Amino acid sequence: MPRILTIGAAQTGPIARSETRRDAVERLIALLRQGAAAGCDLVVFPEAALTAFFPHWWIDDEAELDAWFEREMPSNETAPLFAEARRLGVGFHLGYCELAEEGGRRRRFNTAILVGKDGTTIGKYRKIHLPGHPDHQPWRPFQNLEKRYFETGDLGWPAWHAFGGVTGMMICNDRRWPEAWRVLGLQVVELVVLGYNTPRHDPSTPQHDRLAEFHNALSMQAGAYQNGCWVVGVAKAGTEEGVEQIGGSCIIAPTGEIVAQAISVADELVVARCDLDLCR
Ligand code: ING
Repeated sequence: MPRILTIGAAQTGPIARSETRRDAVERLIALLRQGAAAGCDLVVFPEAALTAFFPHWWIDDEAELDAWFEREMPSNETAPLFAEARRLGVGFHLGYCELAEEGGRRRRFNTAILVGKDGTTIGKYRKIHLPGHPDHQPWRPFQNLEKRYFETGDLGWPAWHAFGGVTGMMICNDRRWPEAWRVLGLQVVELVVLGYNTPRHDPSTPQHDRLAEFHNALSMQAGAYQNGCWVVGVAKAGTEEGVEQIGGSCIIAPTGEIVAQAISVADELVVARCDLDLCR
């Protein structure tokens, strides 16, 4: 019996600072419904899919910073997404910024979860490769303060038996480094899902700006080919609070071939039928 998984890469355009979580969830539900109508088993949303990517801004007030995090998942604002996914019988991946009270202290992570068709959470991953810088660098047109706002993920790179195969997650910058792929590859992963917020301009290396889409595709296509797995990479795209972020959301086969790719930098669903047995 072939193990065909129909997957939707649900790219979103920018989320403005002024947009509420309810606004963002409404956009995600619209994409989820498109996925259900296209017969998707799984819909993959971007990294930090509920808010603007606030690590681009210097925030030195803790209360202001914490307002960008989710204290529970599902929360009041995201419960409609879980409910609609359950009603439609579609699983999803969601990236969000997690504020957890653990060991008597507040911990903040850049987090992603995998949710089954029944609306229950299958697994959680906390981003390990945090790019950017921990201090305010006003010379930059925008910051990347993930090293300041998030702790290094403490869950490793687990893989789960889900959606008829072995499924794993990573987040954004993780895709640029071999460890994330290899740890999942050694678990014989068949599907890796990830979201990203990737500015075109890197103030540290402006000479690489012209390579933004190439490096994005290269890292994911190589990961797919070298580990013989499907890869779904999904952008929060477009110019968000003045920062141009690349799109290029795509679904990649174990051969390394891109089988489907977004053509906009807005909310856009891209769908492909993925035969998990190709991994063999
Ligand atoms: N963003 C970027 C990414 O790894 C980056 C950071 C941009 C690194 C450009 C290198 C070049 O795609 C996140 N959120 O990791």
